Formats: sequence, C-alpha cells, structure tokens
Amino acid sequence: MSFPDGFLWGAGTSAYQIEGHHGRGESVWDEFCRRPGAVEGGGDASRACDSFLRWREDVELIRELGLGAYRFSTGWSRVMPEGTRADPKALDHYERFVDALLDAGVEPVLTLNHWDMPAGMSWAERSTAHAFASYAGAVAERLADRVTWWITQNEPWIIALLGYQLGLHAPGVADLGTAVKAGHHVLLGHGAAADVLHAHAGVMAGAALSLFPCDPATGSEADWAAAAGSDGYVNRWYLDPLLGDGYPADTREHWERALGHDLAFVLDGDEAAIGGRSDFLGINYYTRRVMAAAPADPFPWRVVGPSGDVARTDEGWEINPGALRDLLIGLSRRFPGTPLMITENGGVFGDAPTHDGRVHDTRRIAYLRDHVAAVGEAVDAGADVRGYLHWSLMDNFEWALGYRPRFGLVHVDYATGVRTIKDSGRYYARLIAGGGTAPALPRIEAFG
Ligand code: IFM
Repeated sequence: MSFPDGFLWGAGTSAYQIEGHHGRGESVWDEFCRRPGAVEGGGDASRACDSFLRWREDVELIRELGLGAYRFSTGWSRVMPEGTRADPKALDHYERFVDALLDAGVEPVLTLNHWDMPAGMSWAERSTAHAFASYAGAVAERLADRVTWWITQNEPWIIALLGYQLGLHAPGVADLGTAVKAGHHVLLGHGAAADVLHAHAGVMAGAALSLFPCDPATGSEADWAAAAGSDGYVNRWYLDPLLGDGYPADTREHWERALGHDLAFVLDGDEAAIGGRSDFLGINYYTRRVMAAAPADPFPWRVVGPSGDVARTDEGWEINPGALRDLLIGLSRRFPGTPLMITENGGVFGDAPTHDGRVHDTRRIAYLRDHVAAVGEAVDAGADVRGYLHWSLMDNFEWALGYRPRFGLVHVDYATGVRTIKDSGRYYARLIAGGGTAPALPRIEAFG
C-alpha cells in the first residue's frame, strides 16, 4: 500500500462543536438548543471544549499527534455576528490560529459552513446563498493567501434532512418541500462561494458530502430499485450537480411525484451555477444503508439494515471499511479528474480514562487501522485520494445528541476542559510517521 507523496494525514473538528460561545453572535443552533428536548441531556455548546480560549493547547495536541493537516471551521455566527458585516476581531482570531498551524507545519483545511449560521437565516431562502458568498469573501480576503483547501458546505443532505425535513437539527423545520428547496439553496451557496474563492489564486474549493453506499436487502428487482432510489435521494442528488452532471432525472421525478409539483425553485441557469466549480470532492464516510422496497409515499424504500451480528460502533452504526474502499473506487471511475479527500471518518467509542489516566480505546484503533487500509486499497486501485482526515480530533458537542457520543482521538473532560490523548491518537501518530503503513499492529492488546 503506497500513499502518494504529500498525502494529508489529519483530523477535523468544527467551530460550533468545540469553541464555546465567547463573544460569537447568536446562531441558529443557540436558538435550537433552547427548545425543550431538542438536545439530549439538555446541553448546549456555550462552553463545549472551550477551544476559542484553549486553541494554543489544541495546536500543541495537533503537533504532538504529528498531524499533517487539520480541518476546522470558521464560525459563520462568529465572523458575521449579525449576519451581514464581518467582525475584524473574529477574523484576527482565525488568522492567528491559521498562522499557528502553519508554524507547526500543519496544512489548514477550512470549512465555511459547518452549520452554525447566524440566527434568523435559513437555507429555505434563496438569498442565503448570496449571504453565504459574502461571508466566504470576507474569510477569503483574510486567509486565502495561506489556506489552500476550502470546504464550502458540510453535508448538504444532512442539513436538508435533519434541519428541514425531520426538524431534528437547527432550524428545526419539518417539511419535505422546504427540505428539498433548502438543499438546492445549499448547493447554490456552494457555487456562489466557490466563485468568490476562485478569485484567489491557488485555492482548492470543494464541498464535503456525507456519502452512504446503498445496498439492496435482497437480490429482488424491487430491492435493487429501492437501493437505487435511496442512492439518488442521499448521494446522487448532491454529487451529480456538484460535479457538473445536473440533478439526476430519476430523483427529480421522484421529488416532483412526492411533492405534487415541479421544482419551481430550480431556476434556469442554477445547475450551471452549481457545477464545474469543485476542485476536489470531500467525502464524509461513516456507514452504509441496506434498503428494501416499501409501498409508502413519499419514499418507496426503507432502511432495513445493516441488521444482524455485524461489527458496530457504540452508536450502533455498522463498521464497514470495505464499503469505503468500493465507494472511493466507484467515485474515481465515475468522476475521473476530480481529486478525492476523506474529510470525515470515525466512530463513537465511549471509552473513558482508566485508573492509569489513559484511554484504552482499542476499538477505535482497529477502526482507524481498517479504514486507512481501505483507503490504501482504493489508492492502489487508482483512486486519486489526497488525504484522510479522521473525525474527530477531540470529543465534542455532537449536535442533538449532546455530549454523550465520543468521536475523539483526544478525550475531553467537559467539567475541566482537560484533554487526554487516547491510545488511538498515539496509534494514529505512529501510523502517520510510517506514511500510512499501520505499525505492524502493535498488538491491540498492548493498548489494553
Ligand atoms: O459530528 C458530526 C459532524 O459535525 C458532521 N458529520 C458527522 C459527525 C458525526 O455525527
């Protein structure tokens, strides 16, 4: 397995999930967290990991882990507290942060929208795409001279699904038609922001999609059709327009049937304004979906698995590195010439510090080893993968699930803010030092 020279080994976080409030403007997520029952455990992100104050410590952790890249987001509600004007102090902060990363030899990968938009804004409005471009412009003005990798939107499908279709994320809207419209505006925002970013030489702009391979539950024609329908709904509806193919006809027909009307909010020229602007594709991969046919509208398919006795994270998600390998190979064949980057991959494993003060998260070590190996197999098969960014650098605020799920390579004690590098973090450091060759599995038990 040979990873190319310059391959970026890193980890990621996002502003809202780690920074804490500390003077940022009101965000749609602040409003959402105040809704009774919206967040498990009733928590909010007013403190989170306190990274707005402890950022120097975080850069030291990144250095200690030997990461070559760090994905973080600028808080939209921090940079534009009222949604319209950039706060120079917020930009100063991110400038200092980026400079510290560069001094540590770490490549910054900057996300613009990792969900904390200013209060009062909504992707249901077309104008939000333009507001987003002006925010992108303000950040780029300061940082495009030293940040190469820019992610415009994080997980458009999840934004539409959880924020506007199911109401489980901010802004808490539960309406299918609004969700489809919001998803379109998120993509328009990508196009508008990418245009602004491309005014700066050398910038690589892309969006990060949450991609879930969809497999049929059985070999029946109906289940194959269900898997294809689900793939359109979850993956192709975003992939295809972003990478220049326009909206897929089958999913568009599905929406028009389900909603009972044309997608009038997709105006002439919109698909052209979304496509052809991605210098790379960010892939957030966690698990896959197993699909069966269902009679019900609006979705003639349902998720029935993975079921049974498969390896799972503590959140119950199937662990399937082979599906990541196949996804990367399939994407590289379908979109040759588009570099790929794993912008998120990780699992919830709730291990806590033990009496020796260490966190023996052996299952995360195995997860990491196996997913990196899967990426390596895809690279060997010809996929142009430029980096692997583990989710997450540290335990953090997991949105509506609060602080229970722990995704980090670094454990955070939320009462004190104390960070402890987990065994998986130490393992990753050795893997990185070996250029991606898993250190001849330092027998996993050695960590336990
Ligand atoms: O924590 C989130 C992240 O913000 C977006 N992608 C999925 C992660 C884990 O659920």
